[in-house]
Amino acid sequence: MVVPESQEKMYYPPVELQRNAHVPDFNSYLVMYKKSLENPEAFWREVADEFFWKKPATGPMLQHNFDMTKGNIFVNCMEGAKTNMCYNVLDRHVKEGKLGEKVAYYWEGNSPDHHMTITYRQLLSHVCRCANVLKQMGVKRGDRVSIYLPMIPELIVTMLACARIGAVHSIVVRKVTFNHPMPRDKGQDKVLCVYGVYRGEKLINLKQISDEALEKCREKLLLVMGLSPWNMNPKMYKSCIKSIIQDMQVSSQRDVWWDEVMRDSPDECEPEWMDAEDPLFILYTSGSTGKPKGVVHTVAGYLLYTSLTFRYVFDHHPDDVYWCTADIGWITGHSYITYGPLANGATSVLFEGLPVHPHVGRFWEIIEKYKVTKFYTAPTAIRLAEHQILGTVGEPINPEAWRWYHEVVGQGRCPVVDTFWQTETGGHVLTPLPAATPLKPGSATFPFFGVEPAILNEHGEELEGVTEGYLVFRKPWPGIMRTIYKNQELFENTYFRKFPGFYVTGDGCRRDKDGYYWITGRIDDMLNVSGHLMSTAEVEAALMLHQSVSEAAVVSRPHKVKGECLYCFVTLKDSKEFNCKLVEDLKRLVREKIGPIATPDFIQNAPALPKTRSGKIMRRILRQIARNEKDLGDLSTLADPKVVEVLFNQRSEAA
Ligand code: 6R9
Repeated sequence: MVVPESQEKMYYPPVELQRNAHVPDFNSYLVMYKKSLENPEAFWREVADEFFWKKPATGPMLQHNFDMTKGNIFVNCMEGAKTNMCYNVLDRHVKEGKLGEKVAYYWEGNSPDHHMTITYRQLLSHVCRCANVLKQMGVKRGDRVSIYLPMIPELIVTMLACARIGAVHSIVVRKVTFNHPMPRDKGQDKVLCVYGVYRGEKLINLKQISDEALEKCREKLLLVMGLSPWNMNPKMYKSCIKSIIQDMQVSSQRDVWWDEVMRDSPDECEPEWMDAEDPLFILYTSGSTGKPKGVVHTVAGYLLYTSLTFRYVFDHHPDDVYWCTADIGWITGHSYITYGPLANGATSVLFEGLPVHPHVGRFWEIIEKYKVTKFYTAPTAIRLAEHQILGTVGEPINPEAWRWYHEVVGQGRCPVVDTFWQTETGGHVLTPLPAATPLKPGSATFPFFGVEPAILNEHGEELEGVTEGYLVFRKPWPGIMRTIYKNQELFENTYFRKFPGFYVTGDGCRRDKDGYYWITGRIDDMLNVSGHLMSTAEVEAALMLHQSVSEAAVVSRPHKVKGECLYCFVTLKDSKEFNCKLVEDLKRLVREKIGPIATPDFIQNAPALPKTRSGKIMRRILRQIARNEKDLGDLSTLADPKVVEVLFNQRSEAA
């Protein structure tokens, strides 16, 4: 991959940060990394020692088989140990750590007027009540509970309540319809939901959506949660209730009201002592390349891994205020809003709303309000911010966004940790450590402790030194997925069949002369022009160097002579015009940066790109738009299906 020159500049960790950091310099990272690979037993046992184990492990910290030719694929962490996730992330802090009065979450509602503070003690009390409610409703250890809630404290409460009683939570990303893609077994799922929520100005009737689903899978129990008045202003609340209640059917046998049952529920609940390898949750992958798969994570390994990555990757200290803007319905929210931060006794911001509501400076306003010291967000949000700065110069709201951009990004005071990982990996696997790793923009740098990457070619041969190929991992770490829900065969075929002995990420990767790893995009999205393989990331990065382009996505399309050619979608910054000159400029830019072979044949204006709810571009859909194929298959994880139609309509304008 040809890296634009400016990207090769190294950014060194600020000295002030190094003074007090968990991993204060690159040499310390190397020493710890070496230990984690050479003696994983000692390394992970030390991590496990700070948690509570009802029964100690009888087996080793990690056992595995990654080679299908030698038997079933498995990972086993701390065999024989008994523990409880909820106890470790709440009771342990309140009872042993004296963190009862510490703030666990600053909740900030959709409207800036709605906010509340939840301490560890309060959270524990709510979780115990909810756990008792669930038990009352018949939820037992091992049952699956689907949760369909917005980013409100009840979401975290219900997750942890499930963990407390040993039920397996499955959080439904709110755009996913209920009958799909989840395999639903009669009598297995219990459903929890809220019956209405505001996103920005838009009211979403979740109750109705789940009713429809419940019709399709009878015998489910539904706990309806009222829109709590603290969730919105009284006027909004009234009109919302009115519009929903009109046609809502409340079933007395099935629907239970949160406020009522929680009020009477006792706030003590003995945790269920789970086996280390019992499932903690199921989460469906975002489906950017294929059908969503139900990834299964287990109790002990996930606890160790999310807690350790959170501490080191964000260099967590007790007085930090940390904010991850992800949705909890995405793995990032599970690992780095709920479990990782709580395992460390951290204080986090939990934000219900949208970055642009009621105005574009909302993110930076919240950062100011809570004095956020660690901020974790997605490139889409960063691009959006940059876009706002450049596109709305002079508007009154912009100084906040500007200040953030200038101080945080501009002055280089705050290291940017580019964390590469997947739903399947449970936590960060390639990542810088903020005080230790010199940064190169666009590179996820080096492996986290216990993680051993390799780059293979198509034939499964390992490539050394400067190279590019398939990113795989040689060994498990505690937080790796254990299986796909009810489909071990799909699990083995998807991640282990191609290269026996390795976990295959499905991502392409380059290693540069300094040993830095650069993710080049999903292998399925690779571009093949006249026999030359190119990654989507390199062509997109070249397009985004143009000052008019805020976002770009590139796919291949069949071509009579070349076999395949490049079809580019570009989203322009506000006020920039799509015209022939721009198209020529962009073609020239790509040719200059990468080479004549990469010259795009088509460039289409894309007012927006099809994305998953976590902000990933769904190139699979763009490929079909480029080819004018109307049968788009599974669109269930798409954030905004309207985008697809717009892009089809604008096809003819592609130059
Ligand atoms: C956490 C999460 C996983 C896929 C992954 C890769 C892409 C994630 C990245 C990255 C480049 C990074 N990805 N982090 N690509 N740099 N820092 O995103 O999980 O939703 O399962 O997606 O996202 O392609 O394979 P998930």
